[in-house]
Amino acid sequence: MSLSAKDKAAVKAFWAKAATKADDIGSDALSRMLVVYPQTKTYFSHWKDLSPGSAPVRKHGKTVMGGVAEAVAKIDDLTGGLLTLSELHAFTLRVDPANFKILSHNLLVVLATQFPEDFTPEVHVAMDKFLSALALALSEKYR
Ligand code: HNI
Repeated sequence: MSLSAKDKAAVKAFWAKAATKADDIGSDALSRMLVVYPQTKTYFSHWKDLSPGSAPVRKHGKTVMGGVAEAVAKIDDLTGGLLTLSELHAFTLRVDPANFKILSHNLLVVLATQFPEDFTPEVHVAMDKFLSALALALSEKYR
């Protein structure tokens, strides 16, 4: 399920708009992930406050969205472009790659709710494919 040229164009166009609200998107997606999939909280037990919209959640939401922005920029070579980030999650952070799909899902939900007009079925498909490819690229170093 690779991204077509049309998918890539749809991702870039949608991202150009979504990026203006990146901090809110990151915070909301992370907040939802921690509430709806509480097993993900284990990775952030060193934070003081894991409640929705807390300072560390907002800060990390911004960090994660920086990673997503990097992925959009490297959309033609996600595996190569995200190798360092994959290595970090695999060997240092030891995040179970199943969680990448969980965060991707939460990102999609937030994008759909924050951009109801722009989130057409075509954009939905393109972003779903992109986030799946991103999750796969992040899983690369686990192999
Ligand atoms: Ni993730 C740190 C990007 C999914 C747990 N993560 C980062 C950093 C980036 C990043 C960027 C900072 C790297 C650095 O310090 O150099 N993470 C991403 C992206 C995704 C993702 C783009 C998927 C879309 N990370 C996840 C998931 C989990 C996760 C699903 C666990 C559920 N990440 C972490 C943890 C850290 C982290 C834990 C360290 C944070 C801290 O505060 O210690």
